[in-house]
Amino acid sequence: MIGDKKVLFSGMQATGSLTLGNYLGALKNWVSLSDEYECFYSVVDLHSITVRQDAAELRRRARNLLTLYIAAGLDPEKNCLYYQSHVSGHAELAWILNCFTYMGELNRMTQFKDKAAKHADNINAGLYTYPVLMAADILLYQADVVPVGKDQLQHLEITRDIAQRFNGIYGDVFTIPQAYVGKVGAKIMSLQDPFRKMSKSDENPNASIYLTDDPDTVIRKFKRAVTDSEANIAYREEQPGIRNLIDIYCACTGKTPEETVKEFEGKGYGDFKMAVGESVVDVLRPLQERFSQLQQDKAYIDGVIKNNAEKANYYATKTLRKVQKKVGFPERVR
Ligand code: ATP
Ligand code: LTN
Repeated sequence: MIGDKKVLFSGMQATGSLTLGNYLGALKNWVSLSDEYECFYSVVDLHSITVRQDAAELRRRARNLLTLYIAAGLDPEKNCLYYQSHVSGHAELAWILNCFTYMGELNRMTQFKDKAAKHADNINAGLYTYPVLMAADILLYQADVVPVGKDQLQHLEITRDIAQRFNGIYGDVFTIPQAYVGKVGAKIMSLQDPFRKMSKSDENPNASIYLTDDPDTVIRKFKRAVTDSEANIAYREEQPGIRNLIDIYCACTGKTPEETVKEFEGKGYGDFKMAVGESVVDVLRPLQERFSQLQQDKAYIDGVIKNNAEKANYYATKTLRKVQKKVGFPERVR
């Protein structure tokens, strides 16, 4: 607890341009939860270097991501928006937690298996211990709740296991966090292959809607979206492409799948795709406008970065000192 509020932590990597999946599955929920909780939203740049990055590009993307957090509606006066690399406690706690995590547990992580297959020439130790760093992020702020898309649930489970193991040895040091997965948009699928999640690192640009896509591009990508030959707008597993489009439409308009199916009864796929595209354009427009305004205001963004890193450091250090003492590191001499 901070004051009378429960604590929320989440983060995103600055690897690639954000997609509609990232927005509907994560960022949108972050905004809706931000009044209720004391929130920490990090740009997790330490995680980003588990795959090879161009330094200048990573720096540019990280800043854009932080700016996008604000553009999406997170008030930096109320929410702590900061770079993970500006708070050294993340790496320090990760090291300690590495010593409380079993290789057997890490071997089971599906994201590691996926990424190792994708980057077979660079299967580094950081990629392997990625979930431990993620656990450190969360536990450092004693977070109660962690909003993520479905793909991150396994990492939340290991975080809870590590925290419980540590608490079992040293007493109640860490709050045990809960995952929060939104009801709509928790897993937006690729527009080109509805069996795969929409991902910012997809090689095919038509598979993902990027938050920076202009209206024409958005409409064009929806027109090309892979569906089926049933010619029937129904919300069912046998029609994953159409189902995904219904999910997107619902997440953007607030309608339910039932209402949507009714609305488009007797209509063709072409009309429906157009309507989905337009609903997405309506969601993206204000976000893009605010983003380009904010980008111009360098001094403002710099101020946010500085103030929030100080705030994050304050809370992180509190937990870190407690943990260091518990494991037996000597007290600092003042
Ligand atoms: P990458 O493709 O580089 O692995 P990613 O697109 O999966 O990246 P992350 O940075 O790993 O994005 O995820 C940021 C947040 O967005 C996480 O909470 C994740 O669960 C959520 N998310 C990512 N993709 C989707 C999706 N297709 N649908 C819903 N939520 C998603
Ligand atoms: N692993 C997450 C990003 C991430 C995160 C976190 C999310 C790093 N640390 C802490 C929630 C809480 C991802 O790839 N989406």
